[in-house]
Amino acid sequence: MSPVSRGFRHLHRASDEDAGRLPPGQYVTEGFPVLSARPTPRTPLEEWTFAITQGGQTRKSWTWQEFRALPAVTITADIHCVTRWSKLGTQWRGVPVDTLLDLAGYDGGPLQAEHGGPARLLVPHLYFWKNAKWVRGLDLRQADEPGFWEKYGYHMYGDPWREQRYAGD
Ligand SMILES: Nc1nc2c(c(=O)[nH]1)N[C@H]1C(S)=C(S)[C@@H](COP(=O)(O)O)O[C@H]1N2
Ligand SMILES: [Mo]
Repeated sequence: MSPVSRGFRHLHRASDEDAGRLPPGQYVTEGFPVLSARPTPRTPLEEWTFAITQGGQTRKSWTWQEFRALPAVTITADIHCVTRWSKLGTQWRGVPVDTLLDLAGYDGGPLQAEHGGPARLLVPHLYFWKNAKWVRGLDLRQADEPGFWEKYGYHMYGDPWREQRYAGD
């Protein structure tokens, strides 16, 4: 028997409003086809674990109970199987990979002094010179004023997408 067991009834072309959401050669299905190459594993929840490993060593592992306690997000997405079915607007709830990596202790260390430690400003949408190192406070003002780099002729705003490198750009 084919590993694709069911769910291919009710395939149809996308309605006009869905057409822009459908990649070429795909059909919309209302069902949720099952596509498994092997038998379905049924791990008892008390035995289930999720681990982040590196170089053969476990950096962090969660039981199902611990995993369910992590901050989860809800996402709505269109999914597209290579066998040509697409299912629009599916809802999922789960833990973002970023959250897991943070908890596994990637980065997370103290900021080195050369890089502005113990605290620096982070303004990643502007050129990095706007990301002042060794900050000790914020001074709230009525009007913008040139700082150290801006007095040397660098741009007052500094958007890299608009190439605002120097005053007048
Ligand atoms: N206080 C302070 N902040 C600063 C600078 C500096 O010389 N002094 N250099 C800026 C510039 S030009 C850049 S590119 C980045 C460099 O940050 P990094 O040393 O962590 O790479 O810090 C910015 N923040
Ligand atoms: Mo810089």
